[in-house]
Amino acid sequence: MRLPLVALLAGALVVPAISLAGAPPAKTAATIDVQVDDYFFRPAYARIEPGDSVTWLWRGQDVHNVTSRKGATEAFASDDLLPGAQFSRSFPTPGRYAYHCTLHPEMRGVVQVGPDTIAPELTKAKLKVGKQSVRVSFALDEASKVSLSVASVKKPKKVLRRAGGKKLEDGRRSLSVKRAGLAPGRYRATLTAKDPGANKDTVKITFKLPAPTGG
Ligand SMILES: [Cu+2]
Repeated sequence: MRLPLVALLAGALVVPAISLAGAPPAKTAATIDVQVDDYFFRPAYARIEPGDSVTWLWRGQDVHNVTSRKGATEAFASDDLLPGAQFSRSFPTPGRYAYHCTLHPEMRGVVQVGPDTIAPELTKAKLKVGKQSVRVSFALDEASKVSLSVASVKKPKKVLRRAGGKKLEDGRRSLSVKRAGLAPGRYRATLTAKDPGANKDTVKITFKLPAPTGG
């Protein structure tokens, strides 16, 4: 059988192509989409690798922007944009990029570039014993799941009251548990924050419930 020269050349070219296909593919940068809606970002926490990009897609009815917050590894900002718009940014530098919409500051999101190794911080924790409840107020520096548990100092493993466990945005927050049914005595409140990267912070506060005053 005779093959035309062109076919022979084509056959010769196929060989290196096959060996290339067997090599591991070069890692390509990925792009993650984040919806900008009324009045939230979804997903609010995007975890990417260095060099990946995020494209924010404007949905909803209102005007929004994407603006980095204080403490972000690098600053960035979109214009105030209308529904249908989009804004992209690549993130070559590992770090945490918290952002919000300056028109609606309750709209908050985080782009985590590389491993999330920064633990959340619980600060300014204060406990207040009220007539009906025991309330712990605190400051949280990144969105985390926060839970509050109360146990007697004598039996620290037996949790008597529990609250929270849901995601809270950063800022000044509080959680409270019912006081009714807790006997006078010494107790310990444990406040735990867990961020989306499973980093944790814990604060313990010991307090006393006085015996009810007569009359
Ligand atoms: Cu907005």
